[in-house]
Amino acid sequence: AVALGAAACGSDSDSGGSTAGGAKSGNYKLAFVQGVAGDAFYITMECGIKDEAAKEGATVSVQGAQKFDPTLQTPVLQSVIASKPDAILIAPTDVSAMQQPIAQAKAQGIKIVLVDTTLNDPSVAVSAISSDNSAGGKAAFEAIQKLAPNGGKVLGVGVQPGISTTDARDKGFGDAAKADPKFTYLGVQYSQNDPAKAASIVSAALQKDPDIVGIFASNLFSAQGSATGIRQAGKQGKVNVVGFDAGPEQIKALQDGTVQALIAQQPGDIGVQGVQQAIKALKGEPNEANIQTGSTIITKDNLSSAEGQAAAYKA
Ligand code: T6T
Repeated sequence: AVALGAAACGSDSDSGGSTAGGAKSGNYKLAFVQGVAGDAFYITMECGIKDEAAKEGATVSVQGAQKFDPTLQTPVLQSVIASKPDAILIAPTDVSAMQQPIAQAKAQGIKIVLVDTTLNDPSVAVSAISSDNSAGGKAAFEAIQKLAPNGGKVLGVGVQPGISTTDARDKGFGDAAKADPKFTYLGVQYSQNDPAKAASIVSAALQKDPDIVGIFASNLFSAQGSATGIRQAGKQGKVNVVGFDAGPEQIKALQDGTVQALIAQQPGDIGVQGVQQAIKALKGEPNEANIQTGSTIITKDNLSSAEGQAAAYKA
């Protein structure tokens, strides 16, 4: 497990726990368990969490395992439970494997908020906050339709089965591709959140089917690796790549023409709303069980606009 220091959160240098401005909520102790450490998406979410917690006079600890893996996330969660926080914001790494460990946290009287990913039975949480991932996958296919109007073969590069977000994106993309007779859906291959694996998936796929017109990479690391695979095959600009997420690496790939579109989520907003829901639960106020946050499609055309700049992740 990795306990992260303060994330670089744009202009705000302060981390959570500050009581400047007055503690409004009895100094609640919050914990954020990331899907994985060192991921620009969760680091940007951490910024939102810390900003909002500071406003409420709450403290936040942040923990994440080195891999996106429920067998690694479970002990991280268990040590967080032992530290007795009032509420835990968590991105579960598997819809079923994390059900029981999270139920154990709830059994200790800790309020649970699911941020980003969810569980098969999210009722263990007071609130679940995420992007509309299925619509995001469909939007990725629509971007490829525009880029390759004559159709052709399209491939999905996913993460691993059992992650609610990327599964929904892969399905949204695949269903939309199957519904358009101009396109042939080659299915999804899983990178295990490893950019090197994503790169080799793309290299091998392009050798087998050199006429692939589009690739959808359903998260940050699969997009990063897919971009590498495209570069290694010398296919920049020839194969249309749409990636989920908009970290610094993805923005660079968009600028250099390796990637044509990014679906940027709003991780900071997910974090802010996660804290708000946690504090409501702690105060005994009613919660919103499901909250859906927005997304922005970034292309070269709107990258330098205010909208494009605001959508890029902070870390
Ligand atoms: O795409 C995000 C997140 O939404 C997903 O659940 C896992 O991967 C990311 O963290 C990006 O790496």
